[in-house]
Amino acid sequence: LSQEEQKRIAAHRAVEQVESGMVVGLGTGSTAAHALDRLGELLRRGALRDVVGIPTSLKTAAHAAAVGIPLSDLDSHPRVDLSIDGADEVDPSLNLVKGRGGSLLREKMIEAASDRFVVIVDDSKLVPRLGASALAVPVEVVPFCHNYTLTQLKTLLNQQPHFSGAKLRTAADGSPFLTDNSNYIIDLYFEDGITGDLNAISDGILRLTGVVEHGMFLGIATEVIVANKDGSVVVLN
Ligand code: DER
Repeated sequence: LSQEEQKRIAAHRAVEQVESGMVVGLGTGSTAAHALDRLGELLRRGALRDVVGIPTSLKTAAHAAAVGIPLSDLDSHPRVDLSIDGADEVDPSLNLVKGRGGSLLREKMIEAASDRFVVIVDDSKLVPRLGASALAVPVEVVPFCHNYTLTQLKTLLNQQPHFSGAKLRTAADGSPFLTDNSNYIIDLYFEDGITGDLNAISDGILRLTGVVEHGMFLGIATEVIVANKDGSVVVLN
């Protein structure tokens, strides 16, 4: 199966958990997009009714509206029954790296407010340790003096044996990438993954004043649905 077909299989399996009347957190990214399409189809067919979607990004809000999913927000629905979203990495304890699409703040707010958070991935996302994919662990920071915050992050993480650098995320035109919340993102890089205590590292990052939130989702996922290349599905929880 192609990676895209694997994503679709995982997404459709997760949408089976949506019941009529639910408030559903709608994830961001290419895997979550399949869940939006499937949810919209079931609503249009009348197989599901009275579902309210809480989007984790402006992009997801636009996609959900286009497929006919009614939308609201956490202010109106502070309790979310079920959130469905992808991830960039999943470790054996179901800790996640998310946010390579830049939506980590709204994702974490909504998914932490959910009774159940179901993660949907193809098997390429499984890692032995967070950061092991050598792709970024994103940190959302305020634009004000972001270079100062970058230096603070480097000083904090230089104590990590595998830390290999931090970089301001830029858009195609070289300007700083802007999140939906008009903040910047600093991407952290680790060779071979983070070996220290994830919660201690998380606390250290969040204590830096210029930091808004980071993309390590520790102990938030309820279940991870993994679609394999042979079409089989494994549910981790
Ligand atoms: O940016 C995000 O948090 C996305 O959910 C990401 O983690 C997964 O994106 P993908 O489904 O396109 O790989």
